[in-house]
Amino acid sequence: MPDDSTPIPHGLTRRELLKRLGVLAGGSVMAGSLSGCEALWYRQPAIDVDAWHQGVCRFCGTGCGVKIGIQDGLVVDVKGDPDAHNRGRLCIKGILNRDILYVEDRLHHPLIRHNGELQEASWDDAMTLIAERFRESIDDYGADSVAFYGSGQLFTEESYTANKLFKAGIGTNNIDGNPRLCMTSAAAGYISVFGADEPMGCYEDIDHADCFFITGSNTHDCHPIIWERVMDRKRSRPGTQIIVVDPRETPTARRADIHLPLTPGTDVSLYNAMIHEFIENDFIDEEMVEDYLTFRQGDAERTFEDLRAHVSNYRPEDVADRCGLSARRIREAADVFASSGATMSLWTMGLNQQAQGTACNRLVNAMHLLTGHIGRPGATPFSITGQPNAGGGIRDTGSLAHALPAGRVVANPEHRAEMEDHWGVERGTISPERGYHAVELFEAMRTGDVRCCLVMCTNPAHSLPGAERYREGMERGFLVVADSVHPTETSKLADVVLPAAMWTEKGGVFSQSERRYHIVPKITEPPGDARSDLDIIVELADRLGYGDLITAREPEEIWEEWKAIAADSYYNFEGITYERMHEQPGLLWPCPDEDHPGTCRRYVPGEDPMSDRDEGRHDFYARPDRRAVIWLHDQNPPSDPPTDEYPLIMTTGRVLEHWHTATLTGPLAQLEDIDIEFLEIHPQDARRRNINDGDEVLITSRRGEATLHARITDKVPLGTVFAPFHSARRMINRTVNDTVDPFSFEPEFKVSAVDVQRTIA
Ligand SMILES: Nc1nc2c(c(=O)[nH]1)N[C@H]1C(S)=C(S)[C@@H](COP(=O)(O)OP(=O)(O)OC[C@H]3O[C@@H](n4cnc5c(=O)[nH]c(N)nc54)[C@H](O)[C@@H]3O)O[C@H]1N2
Ligand SMILES: Nc1nc2c(c(=O)[nH]1)N[C@H]1C(S)=C(S)[C@@H](COP(=O)(O)OP(=O)(O)OC[C@H]3O[C@@H](n4cnc5c(=O)[nH]c(N)nc54)[C@H](O)[C@@H]3O)O[C@H]1N2
Ligand code: SF4
Ligand SMILES: [Mo]
Repeated sequence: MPDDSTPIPHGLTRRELLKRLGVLAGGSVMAGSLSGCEALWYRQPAIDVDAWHQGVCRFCGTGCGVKIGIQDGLVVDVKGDPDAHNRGRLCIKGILNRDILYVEDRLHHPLIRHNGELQEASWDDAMTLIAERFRESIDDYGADSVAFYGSGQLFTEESYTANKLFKAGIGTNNIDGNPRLCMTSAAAGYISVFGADEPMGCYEDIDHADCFFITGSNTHDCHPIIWERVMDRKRSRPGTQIIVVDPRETPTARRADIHLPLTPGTDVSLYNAMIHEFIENDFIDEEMVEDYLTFRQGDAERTFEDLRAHVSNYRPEDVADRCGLSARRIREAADVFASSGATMSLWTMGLNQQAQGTACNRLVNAMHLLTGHIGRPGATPFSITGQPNAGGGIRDTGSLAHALPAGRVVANPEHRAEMEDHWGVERGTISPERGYHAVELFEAMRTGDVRCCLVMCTNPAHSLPGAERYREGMERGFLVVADSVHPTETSKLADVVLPAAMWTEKGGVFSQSERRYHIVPKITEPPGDARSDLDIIVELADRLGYGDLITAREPEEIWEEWKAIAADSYYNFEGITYERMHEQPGLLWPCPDEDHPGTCRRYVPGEDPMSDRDEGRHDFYARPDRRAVIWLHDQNPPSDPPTDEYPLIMTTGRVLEHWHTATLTGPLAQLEDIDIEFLEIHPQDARRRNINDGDEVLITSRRGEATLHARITDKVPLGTVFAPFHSARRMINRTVNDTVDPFSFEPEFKVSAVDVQRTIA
């Protein structure tokens, strides 16, 4: 730690800044006491502020509304917005929004690599070099030799503009990003079941549910304010049942009525068994089957009777061993799920990050459709979004290698033509070929097929699975990194590093889990020469000669352009203007005009403005036959099978206080005692290996190795170990499974075969 008199950005000493932030005044978060939700109730002492502004937390996909207090041009306080869905609450990260702006490592100037060293440079030199290298590559090796790798933490206007530049300007679909590591299995699930992406429910459903089926989500740690709302429901209606499916006894699982600690990667078996129970025990909603559903397996049409036959191979007794669960518990969970008045499922990475992530998503949706727990208050399948803008910014704008805006795909000639007309480029400009998805992209850099890549607002050298292999690609190609801090694992490998403004230093629209579009205002200045990501994208367009394409250049203008493009689609949000978002904490689309209040439940006639029906329970209008699809899936064998050499299954994830690669939360003094370098291992597995609590252990896999210290606990099942992926020093991702799901191309971060041994001291 630097001492308190070290000058820091904005011309204050650290002591002055800490004082201003109230940290020295006894208001600091007590490190070590943050293991539970007491962090939620922490409030720093009142600080004089010049003005409060309405905004949104920059961390997770809960998307809490905040009030941001400014004094002398600095953010000095952040508190929960009582008028937003979070009801004034924030978790520890919400409060730390204030502090991350002022960490030591904020980057002030562009850097260019000379003779192996990154050296300070002017914007002009940096942008000249980038434009030269991209232009050279496009001219000599074709448009597909360059790429953009973005983030669900960029503003919508930024992702939308980058997508337009690369697909309609440069002419390559090599634009992907970290949502591929996160949400694409959920998107592929929704699209293949309902015909369109994004959940049909909303947070209000939490207040009406009688049963929560939480699977592959450590909601307590990763979406703490959603969790608090679940707890509100449980407190006000104690009979509310919470089922948690998670291999580990997480803080979420500890508070469940039924915890199913399944073996990682066996969800397909479990859900098939639950569907088997629904059928056996007459929990099937026959009207749903008759009027609202169709059945498929691969390319073939199926019937309800086929489903019955299919799941007869998945009786609870048949799957119990494989899942590591008792048949009785599976039956109990199925019974509680189906017999409740209204069941709401919540899920995140435990489902999405599997080699069968899309199948898992389809099956959870199927469980709701078959039992009729859908489209009523409290009854809904609801995938929670990870990042603050993976939904609106990336999924809705189609900023992925296979996609185009508002549900279109590059493979569809009509969709390409529509977008070429919208963007005012010649027919035939948009490539029909899918671009490289995340993992492929960095492999293509390794093989030299992609020669230049702009990485923006993400840290793939740390966050990719099997990272060592892909770091090689980043070293090999011409890598440009736009980041707010330096060094990161990725900026260390870059040829050019660009200092990026963040959060209130720029401004734009985020969208969270419940389809809410809401705005972060620009109310502070970035440090040094840092610029917004939007400015960087626009300048790159100008320098590459695509300036004419980028007609809208300011966030609000871009929002208007994007809104007009989406207006003729299911993503209609014509009624959501900057003005409305400044006045209220966001609106849920569909929202077709400025008098529309926003939509809580989609696909419900009378409630969803996109439906032209006024009767019936549902209208799955995004499907040609207006029926949702039940997919039949079998459990596949493991993609990274355990063997004598790699006998344990490792799963990875997060802790409450830290954010991903910890570039933002790692430097914070308030969090310095929070351990992110541990491996949870079962006492018997530890004993067998002579491992004592706290020992350094070596984790080896088919992809690489890393060390952590052992935390011996029976919160993980025998044979399963868990590590958070936050630590750059330890880089557990060197060992993690990089197999991808065949539909969503999302990697299997949650299931890797490993061995663990005590390191020789
Ligand atoms: N504190 C904090 N909060 C965050 C983030 C953060 O970095 N820190 N990141 C945000 C982002 S981008 C995301 S995507 C979300 C992630 O939010 P979550 O998905 O809730 O978080 P994870 O810890 O990755 O994984 C969730 C759980 O999946 C379980 N799991 C592992 N394997 C399986 C399996 O095979 N089946 C099932 N059913 N469960 C399994 C793990 O044990 C783990 O507890 O969090 C968001 N919120
Ligand atoms: N083992 C394992 N690995 C995982 C996962 C897992 O569960 N297990 N989860 C995966 C998931 S779900 C996700 S979402 C990814 C996340 O992985 P990453 O996106 O790589 O992680 P972050 O740390 O969020 O990276 C964001 C970067 O942007 C910078 N930054 C912040 N704000 C701005 C800004 O406004 N502009 C710019 N230009 N830069 C900014 C930050 O300093 C940081 O370096 O990790 C994936 N990796
Ligand atoms: S729950 Fe998520 S959005 Fe809300 S304050 Fe915490 S990190 Fe921010
Ligand atoms: Mo994520």
